[in-house]
Amino acid sequence: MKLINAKPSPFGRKVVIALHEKGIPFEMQWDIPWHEDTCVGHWNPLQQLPILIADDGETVYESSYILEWLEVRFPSPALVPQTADARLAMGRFRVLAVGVMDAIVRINFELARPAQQHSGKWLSRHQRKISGGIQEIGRLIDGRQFAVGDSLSHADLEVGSVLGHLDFLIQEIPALAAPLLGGGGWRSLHPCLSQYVAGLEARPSFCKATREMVKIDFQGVVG
Ligand SMILES: N[C@@H](CCC(=O)N[C@@H](CS)C(=O)NCC(=O)O)C(=O)O
Repeated sequence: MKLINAKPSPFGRKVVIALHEKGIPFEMQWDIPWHEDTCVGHWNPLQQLPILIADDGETVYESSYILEWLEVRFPSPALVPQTADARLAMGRFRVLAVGVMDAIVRINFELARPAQQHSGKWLSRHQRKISGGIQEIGRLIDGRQFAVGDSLSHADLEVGSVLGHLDFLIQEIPALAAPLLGGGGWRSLHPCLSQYVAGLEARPSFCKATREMVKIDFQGVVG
């Protein structure tokens, strides 16, 4: 099994965490999908990472779908709850986390344009999505250790990867903190979230899923 991934990718990180949680051995191949020499077009018509290549050659892409695929092919230990209601609850966390991540990406690209082209309205629209999504995630988690039920599920991987990515971005690019969240930081958005994320980040699977910033020419992508 091979995972084609980008070093700072929050999308790749949730797949790496799932692979570690399930004890699936894999080889990592690093790529930068924004650069000319990327290999993504060869494996994924949507030209994005992460991409998982199974031992029989099957190619799987889109991080949330890769999680589903892993669950079907490697059901134990389960990262999806048993009951339909719990699976629906898990899906709601995925919707919120993916929506927040989408808003982060849109802000990132808006800021990659020349400063005189930045749209304040566009930035604040997406700040509202980030804050609203995180507040709702916090309200739904409501102080519990796991997002759904009493064990780790895809919901925690989805939420953990987006909140962990905010920490990572702010640590690596402190100037992004205010544009992303309008000040205050995500921990101020709900009192339970900080402890919840600390619990996830202490797991061996999260610790092993390290990230590293690489130099990416975003201006070259949108220019
Ligand atoms: N919805 C996709 C998003 C993946 C994504 O945006 N990956 C970035 C790398 S972190 C990428 O490959 N971007 C290149 C592009 O969108 O053209 C997923 O969850 O896998």
